[in-house]
Amino acid sequence: MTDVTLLPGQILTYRVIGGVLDFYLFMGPSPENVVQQYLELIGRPVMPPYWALGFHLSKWDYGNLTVMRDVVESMRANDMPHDVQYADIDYMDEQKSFTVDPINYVGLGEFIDDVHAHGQRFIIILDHTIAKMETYEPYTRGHELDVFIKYNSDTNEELIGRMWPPGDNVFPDYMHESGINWWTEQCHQFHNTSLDFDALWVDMNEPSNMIDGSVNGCGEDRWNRPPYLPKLYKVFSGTLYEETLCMDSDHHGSTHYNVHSLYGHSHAKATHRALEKIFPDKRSFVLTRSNFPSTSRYAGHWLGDNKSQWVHMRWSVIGMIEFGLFGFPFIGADICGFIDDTTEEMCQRWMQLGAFYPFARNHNARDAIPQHPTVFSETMTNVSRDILLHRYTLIPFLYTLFYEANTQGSTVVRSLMHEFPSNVEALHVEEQFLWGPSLLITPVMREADVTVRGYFPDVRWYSYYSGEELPEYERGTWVTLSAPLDFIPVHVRGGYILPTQEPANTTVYSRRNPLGLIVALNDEQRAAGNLYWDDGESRDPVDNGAYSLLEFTVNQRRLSMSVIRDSYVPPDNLAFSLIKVFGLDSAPSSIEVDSVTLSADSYTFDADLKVLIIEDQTLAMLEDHIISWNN
Ligand code: MIG
Repeated sequence: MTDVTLLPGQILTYRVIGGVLDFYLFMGPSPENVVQQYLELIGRPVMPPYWALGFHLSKWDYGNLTVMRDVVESMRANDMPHDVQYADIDYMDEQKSFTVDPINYVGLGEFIDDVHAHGQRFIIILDHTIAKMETYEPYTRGHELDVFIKYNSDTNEELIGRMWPPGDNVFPDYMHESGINWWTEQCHQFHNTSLDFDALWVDMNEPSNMIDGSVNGCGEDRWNRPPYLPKLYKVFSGTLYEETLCMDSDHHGSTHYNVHSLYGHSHAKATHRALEKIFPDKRSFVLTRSNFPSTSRYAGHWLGDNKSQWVHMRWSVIGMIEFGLFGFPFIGADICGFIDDTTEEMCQRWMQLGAFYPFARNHNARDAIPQHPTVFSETMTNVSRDILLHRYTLIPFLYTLFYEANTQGSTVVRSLMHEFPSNVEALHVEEQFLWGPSLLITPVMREADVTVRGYFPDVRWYSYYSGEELPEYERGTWVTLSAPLDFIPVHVRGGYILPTQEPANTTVYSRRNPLGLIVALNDEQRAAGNLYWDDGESRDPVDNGAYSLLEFTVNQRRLSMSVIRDSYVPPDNLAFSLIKVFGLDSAPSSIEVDSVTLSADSYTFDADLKVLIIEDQTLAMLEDHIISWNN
């Protein structure tokens, strides 16, 4: 039991009642280096499949398949980007994992086929516990294999708690080989016989229990009643086992007290293993509620049960940045809020913000009003579609950041402080965030606001949308930006090149579209960037070398697009079509693409904005190209 307190003045206090503490110091020097060094120790994050970077939609208790289908069809009818649909515990027969409600969700299997036929994916939830029922195969099989946690090491009696479904539940030991094998077998069997899901969402694995300890309470021993309780526990019931297992309960070979915090980690890891068995060649993904350092080797995470409140929107930015530091780049909060009713305005602002969560899922609680982006006004639908299409335009860039996270332990979402560590003002910024080093998002997170204040470190910044540069006198200051309800300010940092792609309503289709580049020049008229590309879903593309890598640099009025590696050849003759250059210091007299002079009608230069746009090119993705603009 350890209580760790952070005090002002750079003091950390540890209160411990035993055990061994190992300290690792990561020397940086930059915050980004610290994260990379930390992840070198605990393991780097898994590469999500490309489709998982699309938009996800979920609700607890659609009630029945007809309602779920209507929602999906309304998304389609409104041309809304939508890669992934979820089923929460209401698809189950009385909330039992590995079952399907035979009345309300009859036909779910066929519906999943229809989802697949539209290039979309389907994710189902599974809980961590198993109903103790003699007629329920997951229980009888698990009992036969001896996979459930016992009351203590002296008895052979399975600990009984309460969870979904309401009633007696037992807790699998996901740390033990037999538990992992049983879980893999159950998931595999369910996939083969019932639902053709694409990935798994595992819930409640803190582990949560709806009563304290067990149906029989917990013994008065040193595990359940340690001599010191951290402050947080004193605030609640004063017991360590509040809404979880008895601390003296017995996993195979360890006491719950010692492994409590690893339960969600082991559940996520076992689920990852199950998905490897189900999809030996394909990347899938695990979404887990509980986690521990290094769980992101196996899973992504959402920030848990938030509320439909403006303040929770603001907290989500902080939560997302923090999880980046913990090595969880695949992170997001429930868009529009989970508990309670949202308003249209809040949901619209949240869709704008959520379009920039690495994990972008609108998820909603049982009793809350519907909040999928097509349920409100036409304006709300249009604004949501528009910003999601911008997200899809940028997924090649986001995917490249995930490649860097996977191979170098880099962060995907960063704070300004992280990127500009010596800038004292940046320490105070908690309502803006960056994608990588270069895309700055300044969301509106207050009701009725149509402007937003953002801090802009002293480098060049351009509107992502128009390429208009932030005026020089505003560099290094707090700026009040215009942000009417249909607009979220997004800026590109000078010195960087972002790969883009024409969007579509699913990533299956967007991946076939022409590519583009946003070239944002810095004060020296230079910029650099890269693009990682693979087939989007085969396993271990980096280990297997099945990927391609491109590098882009601008120097001396020349953009070089160089192929560093071409081991993955995309099927659709992918080519770059649209090149935008922001911040050109003077009008180009002529432009050459691969030594051929462009005709004047294939490009435009806006002298006020200083933006050059070259369109309708077919620059093969896996060939080198040079574009130059002459004075
Ligand atoms: O007792 O599965 O955090 O996302 O919708 C609640 C129902 C259990 C908690 C999860 C939430 C999910 C809900 N679950």
